[in-house]
Amino acid sequence: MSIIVISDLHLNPEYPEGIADLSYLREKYAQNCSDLYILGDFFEIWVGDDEHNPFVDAVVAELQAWKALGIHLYFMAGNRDFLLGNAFAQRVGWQILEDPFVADFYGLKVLLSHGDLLCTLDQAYQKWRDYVHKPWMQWLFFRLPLWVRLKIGAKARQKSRDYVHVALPQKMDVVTGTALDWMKQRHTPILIHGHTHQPGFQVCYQDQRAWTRITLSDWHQGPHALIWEKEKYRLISVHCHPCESRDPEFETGSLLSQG
Ligand SMILES: [Mn+2]
Repeated sequence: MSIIVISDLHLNPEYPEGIADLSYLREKYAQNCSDLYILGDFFEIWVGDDEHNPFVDAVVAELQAWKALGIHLYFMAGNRDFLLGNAFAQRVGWQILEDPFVADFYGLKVLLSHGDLLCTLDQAYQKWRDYVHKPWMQWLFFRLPLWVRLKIGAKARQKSRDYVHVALPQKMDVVTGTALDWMKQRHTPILIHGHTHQPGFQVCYQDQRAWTRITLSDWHQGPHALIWEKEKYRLISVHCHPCESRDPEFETGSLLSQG
């Protein structure tokens, strides 16, 4: 059996490769999969569950194909799709998770997060995040007609792109100390997150044990999935048109060393 974890697909109508790669992941790796965890920014932008178009229908159909295999679907919101709600959740049958969330991966407690909450040096962003997560703020936003919300969403998307170019990359990264504190407070030796788009593993030895941070990729830069089996995990490339030079399994970790 396996658990698959993905994030930051940034699906949008101008990026049909995203859905194709998700289908490829399902066809090639989901046969023995019990759970699929999506750790945010699944959509490039989401302004309300009342948006219906052929692109959204195609995403729903793909998720239903995962469901049809008997796979449990879990969704945690990112900074692009935090307005995704219960109506869409019901449509695709996924369970919405709080950020952070402690999951049980075959007896091991694993901490899941989108990752933006860990970028604690970026105070301007954290302030904005607090503001847009306020229930009254969202209540007001949803009172606007869909076309107005789509316009605001497009603007926010552009602003976020500009901001990435202005803000220092270091300031926007996950703060290692914060990540360690989170893991220690919750007694979870492993943290999995997305958001920073720098796939890989980082192991830190402290208090006589290993603390591992697994970062998932941005699918626009190269789609990866974490395949978690009982005693090992690997970050695989899930391009449906792989380049000849690409190593499909570029990193593997063993859980036996976690203690
Ligand atoms: Mn993000």
